[in-house]
Order: sequence, then C-alpha cells, then structure tokens
Amino acid sequence: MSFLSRILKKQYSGFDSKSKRSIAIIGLDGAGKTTIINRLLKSEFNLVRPTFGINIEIYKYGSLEFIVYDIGGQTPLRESLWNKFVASADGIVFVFDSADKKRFKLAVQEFYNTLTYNKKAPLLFLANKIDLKEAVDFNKIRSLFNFNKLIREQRKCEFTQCSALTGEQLFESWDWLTHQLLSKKEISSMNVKILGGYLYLSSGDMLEEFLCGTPKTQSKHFPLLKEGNYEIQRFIKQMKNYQKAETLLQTGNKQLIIVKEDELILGLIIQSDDPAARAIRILKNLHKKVAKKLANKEKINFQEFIQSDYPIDIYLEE
Ligand SMILES: Nc1nc2c(ncn2[C@@H]2O[C@H](COP(=O)(O)OP(=O)(O)OP(=O)(O)O)[C@@H](O)[C@H]2O)c(=O)[nH]1
Ligand SMILES: [Mg+2]
Repeated sequence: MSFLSRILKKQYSGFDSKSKRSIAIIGLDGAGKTTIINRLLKSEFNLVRPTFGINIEIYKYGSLEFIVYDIGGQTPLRESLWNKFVASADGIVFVFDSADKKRFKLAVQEFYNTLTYNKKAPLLFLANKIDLKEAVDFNKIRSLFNFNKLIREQRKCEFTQCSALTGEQLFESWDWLTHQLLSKKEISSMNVKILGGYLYLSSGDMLEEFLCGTPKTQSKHFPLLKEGNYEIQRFIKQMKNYQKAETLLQTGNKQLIIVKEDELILGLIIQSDDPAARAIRILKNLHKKVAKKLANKEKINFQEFIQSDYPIDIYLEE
C-alpha cells in the first residue's frame, strides 16, 4: 500500500473514542475549503466538486477525535447551515480566496455575520490561493477584514496566508488550531521521533537519505525509506513550478513530511501521532543551515545536522 492509500484506514479507525472536538470550516463558495481539508486530512491533491451540503471528516490527534464540518459556501447553504454549525463549533476556520477581488466585500460581510453566532471559539483565518499571481497582498487583507479590531477581542485568533495547492503554511496553522482546542493535560510532548530523513535537490537528485536507530531497526524501516523516495520524487514533479511547498503523507503508523524551500527538498519520517508542525519547523531551520553550507561549498551531512541540533527528536528504539 502506498502512503496515500493507507491514510483512509487511519481516518476512519477508532471512531468511538470519547474525546471529540468539532471544527466548522466556512467561507464563500470556491474559496478552497474542501481542497484544504483534502490536503490536510487525506493528503489528496485531486480536483474537487463544489460542496452541496456538508462533508464530514474525522481526524485523530493522539487520543482525540476531531469532527470537521466542511460546509458548502453557496448562498442557500450560507443562509441555512453556517450559523447552526458555527454556533456549536469548538473551533472555526474561515477560508478566504485572496484572488477573488470581486467578492471581497461579500466575504467580509459573511465573515463578521457568522462570527456573531459564536463569540468564543478560536478562529483560524486562512487567506488561501497565495500561489496565484492575482492574490492580493496580505496586509491589504488584514485591513480589509480589520484584524486589528479582532485581536483586541476575547477570542483567540490566528490570521495566515496559505495555498492548498502547495501546502504552504497549511499544516502549521492547522496545528495552531488543534492546540487551541486541547486542554493542557492533552498537549503531550511536543517533540517528534525522527526515524529517517532525506535531502534532495529540486532537480530530483538525492544528496542524502538515512535511517536512525540500531541496524535491526534500520532494516525494519528500510522499505518505508524506499517508499518515501518514491513519494518525494512525485512531490518534486508536482511542485516543480513553485518555490515553496509543504506536504504531509501518512501511513498506518508513520508520517512523511516534505518541505520544498527554493533549491532544496527536505524530508523526515516521523511517528504517526507526532506533531507535524514541529517537523516542518525543524526542516525549515535545517534548510537555512544546509543552504548556507551549499552556498559556501562546505561539506553537508544532513543526518549529523539533525543529530546535533535536535537530539531529543531522534528516534532510538520502539
Ligand atoms: N490555485 C489555487 N487553486 C485553489 C486553491 N485552493 C483551491 N483551489 C481551487 O479552487 C476551486 C474551488 O475549491 P473548493 O475546495 O471546491 O472550494 P470550496 O470552498 O470547497 O467551495 P464550495 O464547496 O463551493 O463552498 C477548485 O478548483 C480548487 O482546485 C489554491 O490554494 N490555489
Ligand atoms: Mg467545498
């Protein structure tokens, strides 16, 4: 089974766990809600159809389950469904199309209208489609939506740009929301357990791949490392026209995190319940270090960089 097919198994297992949170995803039709959810929760890049009604997705985070309500944004649905789901949601995500200039005003109106139905739930605002040339500058969006005013209110808010296409900023902001919905007790260790890693050039040439642990553990994870190579090659092709991109692929019990930053592609294999956002931050930091060494024509040992900079994130034994 590939990384992609195995995720469905993960999605729908353990449905009856007790701790549940609900997240309502709203935004005008065509803003990218379903595409974002598919990217985040199913690692799918497929084209989606407009949503008539609601898509319900379940995703697991440690021992918790999140029920994600992706609600179609066409007018009748906005009028009849949004308010109900927003009112009972533990978290709200508003997706905004940064390139749909003709409907900016309508989006602002709908945004503020919906927030009146739930004054407490943490809010994640995603200015989507920043990969498009027509996407408007984030500062303009900030003032259009008057974010400064919102920040002064009680509610916890996060405003960020993203692209469902490249995955940029998506996983980190989703992680922010997830954390807002957890109690202190539920936020377990924020470290990841790195099982292996990859360093590629965006041309597709591999610079390094490695597995952590004893020779026995390494041979156990070897098939996974090979499978990851295949996924990275696919990612490189898919994202060849973009400077930055991020993705997260899941197997039954492992995750593959891939980050593209300019000329470099960096990847990590981590455990399935590990916080992907930390892995992305680690890769972005390592990118800076590796890029500097490359520019200075110095020796690069990716595994050694990880071991010296992130010793507590290294996987030892199961
Ligand atoms: N270029 C680009 N296109 C995107 C992005 N996100 C979504 N799209 C495209 O925008 C269109 C609408 O996306 P959907 O995910 O169906 O939008 P939605 O918000 O679910 O729309 P409704 O279900 O009608 O409410 C699709 O053609 C997507 O492929 C993005 O980040 N960049
Ligand atoms: Mg949709």
